[in-house]
Amino acid sequence: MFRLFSSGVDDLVLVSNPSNGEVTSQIGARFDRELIYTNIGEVLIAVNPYKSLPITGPEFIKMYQNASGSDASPHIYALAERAYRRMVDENESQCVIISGESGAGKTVSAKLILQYVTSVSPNNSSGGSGGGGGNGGGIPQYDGGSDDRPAPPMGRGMGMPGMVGRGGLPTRGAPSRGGGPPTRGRGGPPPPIPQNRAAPPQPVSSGGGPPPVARGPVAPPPTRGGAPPRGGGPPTRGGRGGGPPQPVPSRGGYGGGGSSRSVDVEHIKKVILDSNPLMEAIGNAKTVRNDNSSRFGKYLEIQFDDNNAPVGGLISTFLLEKTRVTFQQKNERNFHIFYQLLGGLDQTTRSEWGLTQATDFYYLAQSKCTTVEDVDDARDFQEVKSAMETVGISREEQTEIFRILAAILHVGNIRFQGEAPASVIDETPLQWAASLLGCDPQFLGQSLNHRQIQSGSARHTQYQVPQNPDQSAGLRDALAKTLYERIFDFIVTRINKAMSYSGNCKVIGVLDIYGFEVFERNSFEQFCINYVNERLQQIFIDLTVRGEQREYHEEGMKWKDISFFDNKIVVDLIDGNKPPGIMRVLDDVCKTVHAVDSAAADIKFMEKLIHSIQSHPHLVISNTGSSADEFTIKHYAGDVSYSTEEFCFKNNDNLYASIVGCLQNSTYQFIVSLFPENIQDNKQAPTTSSFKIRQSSSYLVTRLSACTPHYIRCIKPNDKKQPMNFVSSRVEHQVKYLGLLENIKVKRSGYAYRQLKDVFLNRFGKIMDVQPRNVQEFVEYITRTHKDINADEFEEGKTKVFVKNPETIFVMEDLLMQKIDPIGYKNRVQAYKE
Ligand code: AOV
Ligand code: MG
Repeated sequence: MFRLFSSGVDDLVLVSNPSNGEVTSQIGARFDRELIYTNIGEVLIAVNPYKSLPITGPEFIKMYQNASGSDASPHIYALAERAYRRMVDENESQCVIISGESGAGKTVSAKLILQYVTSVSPNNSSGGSGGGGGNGGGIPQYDGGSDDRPAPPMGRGMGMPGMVGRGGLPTRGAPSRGGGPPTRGRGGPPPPIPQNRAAPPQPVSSGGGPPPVARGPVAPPPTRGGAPPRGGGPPTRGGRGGGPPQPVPSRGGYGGGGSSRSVDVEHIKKVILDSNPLMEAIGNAKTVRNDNSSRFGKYLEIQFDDNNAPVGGLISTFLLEKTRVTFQQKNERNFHIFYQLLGGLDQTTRSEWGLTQATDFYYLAQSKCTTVEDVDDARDFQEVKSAMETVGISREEQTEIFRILAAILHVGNIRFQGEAPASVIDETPLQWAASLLGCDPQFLGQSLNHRQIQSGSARHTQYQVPQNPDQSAGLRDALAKTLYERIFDFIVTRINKAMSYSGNCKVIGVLDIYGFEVFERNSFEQFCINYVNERLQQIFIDLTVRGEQREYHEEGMKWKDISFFDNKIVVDLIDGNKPPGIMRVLDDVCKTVHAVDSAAADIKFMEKLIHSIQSHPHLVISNTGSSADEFTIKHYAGDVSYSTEEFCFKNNDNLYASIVGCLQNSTYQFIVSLFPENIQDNKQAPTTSSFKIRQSSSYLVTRLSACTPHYIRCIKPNDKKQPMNFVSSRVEHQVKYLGLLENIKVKRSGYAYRQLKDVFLNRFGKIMDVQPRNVQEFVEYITRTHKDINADEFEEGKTKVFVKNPETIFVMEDLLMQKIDPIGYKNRVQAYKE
């Protein structure tokens, strides 16, 4: 008996002596043959090749679409197929959880999943013109997973160059109808070298001091005092429908229980795919770890109707790293959109808005990095604009958005000097900013060098507190970050609106967050990012290790527990309530110490931290003296030291009344609509960033728990973004902390396959001439007729049958195939031999 399409090592469960080193070398051996995917049971390991391999695209999608799960070689499409098929067959929601450190390949993986799912699903909804409920219009009904369907042959998906046409990953072209949807990996076949547009970059000296003087705006700003003119650009009508920025996470339960209605499925698919470049433009940036690093977490749920067609979608985002708007470490960039805007905007608009080159703007110049290898910002800008069109952001609204982005750049060039209230060093950037924001420059200047504070019991009394240059710069940065965040939320809301669906549905959710990261200097942002990663690791452990063992116990089987590192202890250290975790301590300090003096608050936070949780096995505070400003967390993925500077400030995330007030008086309706709040109303307690991130993580956990999970564990093979370079020590570290060995051990001593007894008998009972009445009858038959199958391969629990070895299932699948489709089977065996 042979298996059609597998080789032993493609599932690490089959490694005879698993150890971290052995697992690493197995993965490495495969990687050297360009086999980047490996399974551990149903968990997919994906190693980033940092080069385009001919293993994706329409032909591959077709192959995996037709393969039955257990026969397909490990591949991301096989996983996507499993998720989709399971949703179809069992009518239940699925989710794909993608984890791995920064640059490991999560975002690329997420895109491949979307590409697969949109490609194999039908193009018409159950209520569509194709014929109610059925599947008309000549679109082949998806029949994946019908139990009786014999497995078609499947060439070894990978490592067979030339077997099918290429469909390399990072294609960036226009959407090709009928073929695979466009993907947009960065880093495939080298796209044209980015042009250095405009004049050669002018080095700007910064070096920690005040922002450099912009050489920028060639034309004088169009306004001096008075009501700002309309900026001269195309007439704008202000935003319809932007509405209040959506709280994140956005919407509650799935569907609203309505009956199905006609949906333009092809359009929904286009929105789902086009939303990627758009979201990446506003939410991704170059970091030292990844040229296209996600600076926000994203959970995209695709909603499917009775016809299993995508009829809607919902994006929930998590904590955008908005400090990036005003600050980047050396060699990192701001969000892509700024460079795209500078590169892609037409000349007339550029000069109307005073836009010159990136190095002229402090928010882009400070990090000494304005371009990314192999990225053409100007070209990407066109893609972003067309994506905006797809999601229904009108030309006028696009102009509004771009104008605000331009304003942010000018805001960054405003500098202050003197005593409080600080005065502006050069009026030019202030005037540009005011003009582009539709504000009075004097009013804008005022709201930056004065802070409005309410006091008194009813908080009726307002004070204008003059600000010194540093404080004014803080307000300036707050203005930029607030504006950016509102645009981000506006766009997410719009994408959701374009995909919104309220009928009954099930979903496939795809989770792509920012990966675990360690920089030379780590701040509040890394603290939050790494916390979310800890939570994800918890979910993984819960469902693959802890959950698995729980099931054996519940089914009353003999089972000896396997020990594993449970990172719950780290999660509790961060978000625990009793005893108080780090976030709780931080929130307490933020509540009591008014963040007027942010530095004092940080000191207080450190004091309290030392006081409340000093002796914890996963927390190290080496300096406990008065100058303590750093703590180290022993994370599941490694130790990270966090500098507490600005922790309180960032956690408080204050919205400044004077700034909001100024923007609410903008002559641009669009800007006014971005700030719907009543800033004078102080009844609502401000929520902290750490509160929000805890809340969204819990929301996420709830959401994911309602779905059947599928896991992709991405691995970064080297730190230099080098193609096909496998650094064993780097990989072994990840193998360790990802808990792959424990995962394998549980799977190995456990059971590769489990199924409800009825379902099992229904399917494999067909191998026998007479349908067996119970599992025992089946086992007796199969062990009698097939000597290579042992009775101890099978174990009956209370409700399910468990089968130890995947090979046994493969053999049974072959037998089944021979029985129900003997001719087809013969042909396939013949074809395979040839
Ligand atoms: P990440 O999402 O895991 O990092 P990405 O998915 O952005 O990482 O991958 C980083 C880069 O690696 C991509 O831009 C590609 O150049 C390359 N890459 C990743 N996967 C593949 C693949 N399957 N084939 C070819 N190249 C690939 V972060 O968002 O920073 O946590 O926050
Ligand atoms: Mg990413």
